[in-house]
Amino acid sequence: PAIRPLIAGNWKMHGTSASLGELEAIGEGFAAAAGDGADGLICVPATLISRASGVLGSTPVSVGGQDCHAAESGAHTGDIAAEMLADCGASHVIVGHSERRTDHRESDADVAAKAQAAWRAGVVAIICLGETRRQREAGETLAVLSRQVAGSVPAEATAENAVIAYEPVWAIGTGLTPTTKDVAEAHAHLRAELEKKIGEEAKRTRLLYGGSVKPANARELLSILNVDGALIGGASLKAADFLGISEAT
Ligand code: G2H
Repeated sequence: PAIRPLIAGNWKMHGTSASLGELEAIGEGFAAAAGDGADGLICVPATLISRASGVLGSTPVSVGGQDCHAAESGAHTGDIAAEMLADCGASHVIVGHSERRTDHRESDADVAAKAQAAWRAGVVAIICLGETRRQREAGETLAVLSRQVAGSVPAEATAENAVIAYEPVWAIGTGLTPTTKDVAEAHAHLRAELEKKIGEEAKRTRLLYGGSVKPANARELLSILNVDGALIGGASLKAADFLGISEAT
């Protein structure tokens, strides 16, 4: 059977109580836009998780966080445990987004530890990976993806507890998207590498594409083989755009 797509938003460091109306519109419009053939998720800043859960609780759209610490508790000022995200109503958490890998120097091992932390808390880990522009230009894309799957995806990953998001770093927030052929090649490679790591589970695990997904390119991106949904940054902030993308499933 086909994999049920996941349309996931990543609000990054955007959103206050003033954004709850937009969230409500996303929740209310999702079923109409995507039908019942896709799952919806918005990963909001940690400060909004509780209220987002209240707003989206009665809708088909789930709430997620954007990062977690590997530990359950401790002397880690400013950090947030996966258990805390779950306690506020988050069912998912993004780990290893390229902005975390760059801004906070997170390694593949850090990302794997965060995925394990998510599972300890009963939260689905959205594990992000992708090559930089320099790596792509050097012809290293597939080797980088192999290394990132080996290092960032724990062997305990299953189709239920993990989602993999391929985000070419050079396509993030830039308006640039890889060609259909490039996305198809990367996703087929990811599926094969994942299978080496977790076996048959890899066939059912959702592989999202992320990087400048918009209503105008969503249909093409989502129709690519092995693309089982999207991780959407900028275009998830406006209900009209997020729902426009959801319509493409
Ligand atoms: C990639 C993506 C969401 P955007 O970071 O994770 O952002 O859609 O703004 O490129």
